[in-house]
This record gives sequence, structure tokens and C-alpha cells, in this order.
Amino acid sequence: MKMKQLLSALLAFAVLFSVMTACGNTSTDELSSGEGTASGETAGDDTATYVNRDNVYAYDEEAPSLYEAFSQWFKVGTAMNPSDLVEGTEEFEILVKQYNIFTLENGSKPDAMHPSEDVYNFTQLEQLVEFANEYDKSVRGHTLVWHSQCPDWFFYDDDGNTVSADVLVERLIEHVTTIVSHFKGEVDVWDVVNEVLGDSGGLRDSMWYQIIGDYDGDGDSYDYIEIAFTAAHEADPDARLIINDYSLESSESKAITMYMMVKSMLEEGIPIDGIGLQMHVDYTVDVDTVRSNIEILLKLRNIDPDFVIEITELDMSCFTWSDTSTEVELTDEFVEQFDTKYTELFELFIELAEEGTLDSVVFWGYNDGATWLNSYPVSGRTNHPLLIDSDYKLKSAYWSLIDLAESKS
Ligand code: 9MR
Repeated sequence: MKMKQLLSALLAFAVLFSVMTACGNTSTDELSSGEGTASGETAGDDTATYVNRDNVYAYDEEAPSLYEAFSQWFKVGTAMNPSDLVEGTEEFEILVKQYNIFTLENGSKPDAMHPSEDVYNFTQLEQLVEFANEYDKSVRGHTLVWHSQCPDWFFYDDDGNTVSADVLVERLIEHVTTIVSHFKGEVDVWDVVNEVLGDSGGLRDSMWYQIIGDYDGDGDSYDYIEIAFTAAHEADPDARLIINDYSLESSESKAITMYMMVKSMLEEGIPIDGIGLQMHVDYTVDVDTVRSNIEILLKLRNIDPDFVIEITELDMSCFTWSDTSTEVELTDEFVEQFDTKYTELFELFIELAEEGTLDSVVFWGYNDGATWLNSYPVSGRTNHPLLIDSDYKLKSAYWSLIDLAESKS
């Protein structure tokens, strides 16, 4: 009990520290809905360094394969949508050729899979699982519990009143158990909870947190997280269970808060296998900071030697957070910096893989024409955050990573 109080005090300190220092980090909270829209912009002409090496397309037979290039270290994946799974299309060829782990961009979120209490809709994730089985790929389930894209029925009764903690706990367990059991042995890893930390430090003030709170009366208020992980583990003991969040790579205070919370839960025996770093960075990302924040999180291996991190939603915006412009000039100098940052990040990922702490790097989308960053945080923007352009040509950043893999092999 004393240890618990000490941990609570330390967590409270981390929360306070977060409030004081968390400003300025990329926030993906309160996201506007709507998938990334393809822009009419062609992302550089054929002579720009941005697309070098003879305009090779990502689906070309002679193009290299990202996941094959990095296969000795980690899986390489992408977020996608079921419309990409039409056999014979360029999109389908790109997925098969370039990636070996997949996340549905929206189709396995609570609003899609469990829109009302008695209705489950597994179709989109089933389609992805079928594809994965046929082509020997892995599937990430994203996400069981989130404050966003979560239907109201969870939190209210028929009269519109907020439900009790008992009712919400029952609904939570039923939700997690039903979905994870349905995909037992088929979905390899689940983002059990997403974005549970707030932007001003500590736990996010979500309905989950507000209603369930300190359900077991032990002094901490992350019981809904503990309940979700426990139920997921019971439903599929072999699935890897991840706690996923953003800005962990850029905000030391957020990384410390996450570390403290997960440490406390691991010590209580909650089955958390790893932390997902979404990694929505921009072209100025400081890779030394990314490294040191990851080192903080990996201290959890002192408690669970098998604890891992995953990169779950990687992209690199061509705009800093405070920049509200809609276009960016892709000068040689800019492209060089962009490519160098991607290379430095992948050097770090290789190091982590070699020490056995990372085995999966997933991009949030596979081409610049369909990225959420074309509509967020500034709508109508033309962003270029990925390795494949909106025409499906391989960008110089892609080739930099292929060169890196070859030089390290
Ligand atoms: O890319 C997703 C976008 O199409 C949705 O409109 C949005 C709704 O919140 O969610 C986006 O995906 C998010 C992911 O689920 C969690 N981390 C941040 C991602 C980008 O917003």
C-alpha cells in the first residue's frame, strides 16, 4: 500500500510537470473527422529531387520492397482502407508489395465496429484478416477504447442520463471481450486503448475516466484501462496488447507520465505488452529527443524484460505545428532535410530492433494523396508526409531508406 501511495505521488508530480512543460507539442486531440483527401497537386515535377531515380512507381515490378528491405529488423506497415483491397488495382499491388503489417485507418474503431449496443460490424476487419491470411501479412487492431470515434450509447442510458460506473464497466468488458474473441488468433496486436493521456498532463478527462474513475478504490483512476487490458488478455492470451499515444517521442513530460502509469499497472500485473508511439512528427523532428524519450519508456523492461515499443502511425509533416500555410515549396534543401530526418529515424529504429525492443514500424497511410495531414490541422492543405507521392511514385525519402537498409545489411 505504501508503494502504491508513493507511485501515486510520483504520478501526481509527473502530471504537474506535464502541465508546466507540455505546451507546444503536436496535438491530435479533437481531430476533425474525414479521411485525408487526395489533392490535385502532383507533388513536384519529374525533375525535382523529391521524386528521383527515373520515376519508379511503388507498384512497379522492378521497384524494391520496403518491408523486404527491413525484414531483418522489423515489419513495415501502413494504415489503409478496405477500398484499397480490390485485387488488380495499383493500390492493392502497392500494399502487397511494400508492406507486411496493416492497420485499418478507421474501420476497427468503436464507432465502426460497435455502433450501437446490440450491433457489431466486423466486416471491414474481417476483410483485412482474409487478405492478411492469403498474403502472409499481419494485422493490428486499432482501437478498442478511445475518447474519439466512440458512440454515445456507451455512456448514456435511454433517457439520456449518464450511466453508472457499474454499467459502463459491464459495457466495456462486453465490448472488448466480444471483439477480441471474434478475432482471436487473427489479429496479432491490439491498440487496446488510444490516447488516454491528456494534452495538459495526466489522464485525459474522457467519459471513460470520468465515469469509471477509481473503480476498485485503490487510489488510482486508470481503472478503465486496467479493465480493458485484462479483458483483452482473457479473450486472446496470445495477442500483443498495446497502449497507444501521440507526442510520446517529443514531450519528455508525457513520456514520463506514460512510464509512471504503465509501471504502476505492470506492478499490479496488468497484461500490457508494449507502448505504441504514433510518431506524427514533422520535418524538424529532433531525433535525439525521440531517442531519449524512448529510453524513458524502455525502462519498463526492468519490470517486464519482454516489454516493447511499436511505431504505430508514422508520418512526417512538411509543416511545423504553428505553420498555417497550405503549400510548401519542395526545394532541394527542404527535401534533403526531410529525407535526412526519415533516415535518422530509421537508423534509430534499426538500433532498437537490434537490441530487441522494436519489431514493427507502421506508417499512417501509404501515399501523399490520401493522408489525414491534407486536412488537419489546416484544411485544404497539400502535405507530403509519406514515402510515396500522390501519383504513387517513389520519393527520394523512400530511396534514402532503401539505401540505408542496404548499407546496414
Ligand atoms: O486518419 C484518421 C482520420 O481519417 C479520421 O478522420 C480521424 C478521426 O479522429 O482519425 C485518424 O486517425 C487517427 C488515429 O486513429 C489515432 N491517432 C491520430 C490519427 C490521425 O488523426
